[in-house]
Amino acid sequence: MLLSKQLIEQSNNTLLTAHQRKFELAAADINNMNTILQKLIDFQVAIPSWALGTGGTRFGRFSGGGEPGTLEQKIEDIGLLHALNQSSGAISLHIPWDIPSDANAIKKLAAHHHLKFDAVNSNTFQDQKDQLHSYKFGSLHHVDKAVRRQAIEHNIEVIKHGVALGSKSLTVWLSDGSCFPGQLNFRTAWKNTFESLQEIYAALPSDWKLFLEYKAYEPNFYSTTVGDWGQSLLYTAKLGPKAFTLVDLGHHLPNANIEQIVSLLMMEDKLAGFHFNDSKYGDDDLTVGSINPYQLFLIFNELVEGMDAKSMNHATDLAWMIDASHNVKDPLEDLLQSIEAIMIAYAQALIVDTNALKEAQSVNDVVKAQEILQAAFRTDVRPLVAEARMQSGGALQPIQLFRSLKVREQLIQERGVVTVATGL
Ligand code: AFD
Ligand code: MN
Ligand code: MN
Repeated sequence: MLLSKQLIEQSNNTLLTAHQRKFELAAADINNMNTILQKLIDFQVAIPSWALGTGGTRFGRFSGGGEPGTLEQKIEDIGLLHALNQSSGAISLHIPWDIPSDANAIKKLAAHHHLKFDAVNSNTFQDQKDQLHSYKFGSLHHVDKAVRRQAIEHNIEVIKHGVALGSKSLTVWLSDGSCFPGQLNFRTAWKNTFESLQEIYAALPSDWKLFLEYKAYEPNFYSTTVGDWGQSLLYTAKLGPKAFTLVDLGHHLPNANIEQIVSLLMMEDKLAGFHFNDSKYGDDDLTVGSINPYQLFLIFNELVEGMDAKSMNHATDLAWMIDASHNVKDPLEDLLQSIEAIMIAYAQALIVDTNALKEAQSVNDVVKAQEILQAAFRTDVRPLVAEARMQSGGALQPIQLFRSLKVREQLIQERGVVTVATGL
């Protein structure tokens, strides 16, 4: 289904007076409002093709109905999100869950919904039907060269799919690791992985990037071969200038200082971008900003400061993507909440008084520094985010409109109650 501009405008009109009141109040304290609004309008967050169905755990999965069963329907769902918030203008494909049978037709369909193709993701953490060698004991780090070869070929295949769609980057996340002490020789595993990555890197088109995502544990519980940002950086630094480290917020050990990691990766020109989500304990893949919005703000604060220091384009120089799962919510509503949380944190970071902060830092005024950051974090920037959304043709209240238009009910009618989207 398509959401018409007219429906969105109609809904906005009924909310306009209340919105304008709130926006004017918020705008009174902000100097460079137009620049901030333009940055919010430009900022786009890619939606992964595996996040459109109801997620599950290893204990079970409770489908919500009307899930997209095909890649075409997934694109349609992201089109709906983008129509509502004008901030979800890209899709990140997972291969082989979402291999396009006709790349040109898929490209056309995406363009029809104003969507671009973000990074393509390889999968060597599961065995596929008819696969010759098993990844039970890893892929790029495997002790058997034939398994490594198969995993390398798969990644090269993924690049080819990406080229056909106009993607410009490959994200590699490996589950390679070990569950028990003694299972692996760490150095051999590292070297095997590095050599495999070198072959994949060599297959990248000249204008492509390779993103190497790290994760502390799970599915392996003793060691992970790309287990943290240091290990990822070691690989990407040795690989070359087209290799970058990707930060997934849920992939750290508890209480890691992610904002510091981000700052240093950017300093070294090695930050690929993000998989946004939130977590309480581990790789929980919860809605962005649902558990620790202050941390998200602090990350964005480092991002804005670091990108400005390098005159980077906020919207295009790093890769922004959601990587969340939705066990108990409607996936589309959950994604709308995640995007909103990202835009709020970004807007708050944009209003930080950077000059005053620098000044406070230079004289070790710790209290002042904290006051400055928290003043931005405690500002209600929702009217700014809503204004940017409306100016770019989106809805003032996306979730409210999604519900009042009964979008999910319509999708269930079109697709049925018992539908299962590919993904985890
Ligand atoms: C994993 C990683 C990675 C991967 C995805 C698969 O975050 O991004 O592609 O989940 O569902 O946890
Ligand atoms: Mn991820
Ligand atoms: Mn994850």
